[in-house]
Amino acid sequence: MGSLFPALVAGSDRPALRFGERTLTYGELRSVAGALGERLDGAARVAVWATPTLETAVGVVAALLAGVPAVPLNPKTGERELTHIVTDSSPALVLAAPDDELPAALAALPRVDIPVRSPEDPGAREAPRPEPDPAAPAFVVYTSGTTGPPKGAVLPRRAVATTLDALEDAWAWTAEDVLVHGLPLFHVHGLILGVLGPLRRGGSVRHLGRFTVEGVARELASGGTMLFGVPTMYHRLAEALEGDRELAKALSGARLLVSGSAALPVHDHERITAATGRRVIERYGMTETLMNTSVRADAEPRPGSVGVPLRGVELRLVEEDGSPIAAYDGETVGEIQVRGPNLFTAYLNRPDATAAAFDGDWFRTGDMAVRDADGSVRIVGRKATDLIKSGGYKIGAGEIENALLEHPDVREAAVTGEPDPDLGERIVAWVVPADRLRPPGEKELADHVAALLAPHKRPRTVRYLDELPRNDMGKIMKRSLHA
Ligand code: MCA
Ligand code: AMP
Repeated sequence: MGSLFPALVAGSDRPALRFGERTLTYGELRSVAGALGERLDGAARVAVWATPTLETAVGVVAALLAGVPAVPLNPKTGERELTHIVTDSSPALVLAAPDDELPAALAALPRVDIPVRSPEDPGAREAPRPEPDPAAPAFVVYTSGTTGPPKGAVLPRRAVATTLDALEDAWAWTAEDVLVHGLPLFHVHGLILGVLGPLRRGGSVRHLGRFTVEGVARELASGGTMLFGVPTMYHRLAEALEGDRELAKALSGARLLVSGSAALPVHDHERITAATGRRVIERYGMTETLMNTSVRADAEPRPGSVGVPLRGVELRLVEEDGSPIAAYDGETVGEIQVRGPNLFTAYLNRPDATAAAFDGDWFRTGDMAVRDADGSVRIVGRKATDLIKSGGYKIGAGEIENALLEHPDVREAAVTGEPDPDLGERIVAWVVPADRLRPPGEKELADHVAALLAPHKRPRTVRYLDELPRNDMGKIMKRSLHA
């Protein structure tokens, strides 16, 4: 497979990473990440306290250079979820920026500070060590299921390399590209595509620290060529475009505007195109599969389409009974299954869940779609109603229900997703209070979930009921809640 980052091995004075005012060239990154990598030697796995900073990028590159799998941690993760992740993944140590304060759940782990400056001469380092096998794990990334705590998807190095090279092909992505984004760095989108993508191409990334419309406008107007974002970010850009000519100019100057992690509504596609003359292209991926399809840079994008299977990815639609659908008619709906070198190898410590996720060597995505005559895919829904996509984050209804039920003032709880113009879906909690006359407050419940799980999993709306609608079997009938 060769090196994951050829441009890093070569080293140069070209900028690799820029976070705010801080930049590292390829030579500097090689030096600082190489030195840190040597300190990780022999670790089976390391956790990375994945703040949206230069340190996170350096820590992850160091682990990859050392051949040690990295477990990116969302720094906002609540106590319960964090304890689960560190118990499940048992990292040998945690990498964090020198100024970061780490929570009690990580107290037992040795800590290694991530430097972003190396005392050595960047040119002076000898050749890097040999790369591990392509089948060796690069990452364990935690992702929600419908019930229970998040599962760690083990992503091999070959998946990272093949997905990034397939995107090079689909997007004509080169070393000249300067990627702009403000995505979090503990998921595939922001970290693997958004940081490792530019590094594999020998190009550069400018991370905004956090997403703001102003930051996007500034960076695209001063050399940025590509933008990555989740639909919520494009929605906010679309809102801001009305009356902001500088923003319109900045967006129209970009080579490529790419949206992913959830569906970008047609209305936002249209507003952006009307204001900028540019079309946003969508790509479709998943933590377990990395990227599956994309609208190609040289194709005519159609709102609602996630494009064609990427190079190396085999994609099929199947009926409820598992039989493949032959039609390319834009009508016949089936579940998307994929196979190829882009796939994860297993859920960590979960052979049961791993086995259930596959049909032979085909991975069941749970996404429902149709295929058009030209092979392009349109996603029309999801198999599990208990998975919610909010702000581009996947959230399982079951984990929030469990958290709510732990609150002393909650007797029963059900969680659903409701359409939301900004977030795509918003989390709604249906709660039967322990005491009807003194129900727990909305903020109280949101804070409770945020503290146990993560802020993005908090319910945005709470509705109080005397009882939950149940069928004869006692199962909660979620569909009748909204009615
Ligand atoms: C609010 N906050 C709280 C609470 N309420 N904190 C603790 N307790 C509370 N009760 C904080 C939040 O942490 C946040 O802090 C701030 O208040 C605002 O919260 P929120 O409204 O949730 O954030 P937002 O501004 O609405 O976020 C929108 C967003 C975000 C920026 C679009 O949702 C986002 O970054 N989404 C990206 C998701 C993503 O990358 N998905 C990729 C996975 P602060 O402002 O300080 O943060 S999918 C994937 O990887 C696959 C492979 C794919 O296809 O891409
Ligand atoms: P995650 O498990 O967080 O990696 O999220 C993966 C899921 O995000 C997929 O299974 C899809 O449901 C959804 N997704 C990702 N990209 C798109 C897209 N462009 N359009 C619609 N849904 C998407």
